[in-house]
Amino acid sequence: MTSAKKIMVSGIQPTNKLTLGNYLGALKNWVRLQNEYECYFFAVDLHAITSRQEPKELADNTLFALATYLAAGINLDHATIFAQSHVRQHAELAWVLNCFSYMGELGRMTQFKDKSSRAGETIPVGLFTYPVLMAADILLYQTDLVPVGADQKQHLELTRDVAIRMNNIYGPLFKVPEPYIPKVGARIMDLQDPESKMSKSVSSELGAVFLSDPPKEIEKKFKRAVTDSGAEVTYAPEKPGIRNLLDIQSAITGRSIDDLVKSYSGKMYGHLKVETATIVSDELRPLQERTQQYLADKGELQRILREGAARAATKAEATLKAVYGAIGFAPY
Ligand code: ATP
Ligand code: LTN
Repeated sequence: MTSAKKIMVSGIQPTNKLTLGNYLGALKNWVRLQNEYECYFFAVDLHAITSRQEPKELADNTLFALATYLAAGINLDHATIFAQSHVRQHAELAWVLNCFSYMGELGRMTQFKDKSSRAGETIPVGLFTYPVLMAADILLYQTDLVPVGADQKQHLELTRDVAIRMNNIYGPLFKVPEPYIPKVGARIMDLQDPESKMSKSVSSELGAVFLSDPPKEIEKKFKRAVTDSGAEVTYAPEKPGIRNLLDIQSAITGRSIDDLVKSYSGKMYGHLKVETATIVSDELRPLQERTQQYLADKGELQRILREGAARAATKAEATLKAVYGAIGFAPY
């Protein structure tokens, strides 16, 4: 790893229910872009506790998420992978950034508005300041590029605003990062409700494809995918269900939407559903096998995590120290 390379940072919440959306919106692009960057990828366990976690499962889910990164092709020659909670600087910088973020701007975050409208009075404060912790995750590493799904665009804008604000006050403390949002696959939709984002916390079990789903399950979910009552396969605004299937195929195969639409001319929706299921199964099968191989050696995974955290902490500490100094904390 040379420091001359640009820096790429991203994270996913640790869960054993990673979705096809997480994969196509984020993980697959990490793998695609990693060679050109010095990369820091982590399981955001500090973010995960903004909703109640089963303590017995959280650590396992962190290992599972990291095994999935490796199985997807993350290469330790380019990337440092770790658990967010192991690198204390994330929480420390988040506190500082909290003092430079505004209630107004955080109140406008749509993810917060969505989640808080569901939770009501008992909404944890951490859900409100969630984007500030995300900003800390990114700014600690002097990051150039952050590959994420479309739902994170607003959080990236906030990250940039806070970085610019602090740079204006104290001089250049942070690199101002750019988001990388893929052209196709940035917003994979729920198969049962194609107007909503595919998410791990869906109401209907059939709506989300999980990376651990066996082929039969994948086939069932795609066959029952909600589409409109038409017949012709086109990429049109009034056909969100069909568009979603075409997006999924395009994000996996790299074929253009136009090309795919042409290949379905004269064919029924059923063809599109079955073929999408096959393409997804073929993509996920090797990923599942490799994830299990990595999980079979937990000791090795723990070692990778420990090493990753140590390397990340060194990089993060340089930024944190500069920030503490600029603010005027007594030197340590
Ligand atoms: P969820 O809605 O499932 O709780 P999330 O977006 O809150 O997920 P993560 O699981 O941490 O949180 O998401 C990690 C990454 O996956 C982010 O970059 C996010 O943009 C991306 N992502 C999540 N869902 C989708 C989706 N349906 N389509 C494309 N990208 C997605
Ligand atoms: N908030 C993101 C996950 C996340 C992240 C990050 C992504 C936390 N910290 C830093 C990129 C960079 C989400 O998808 N819910």
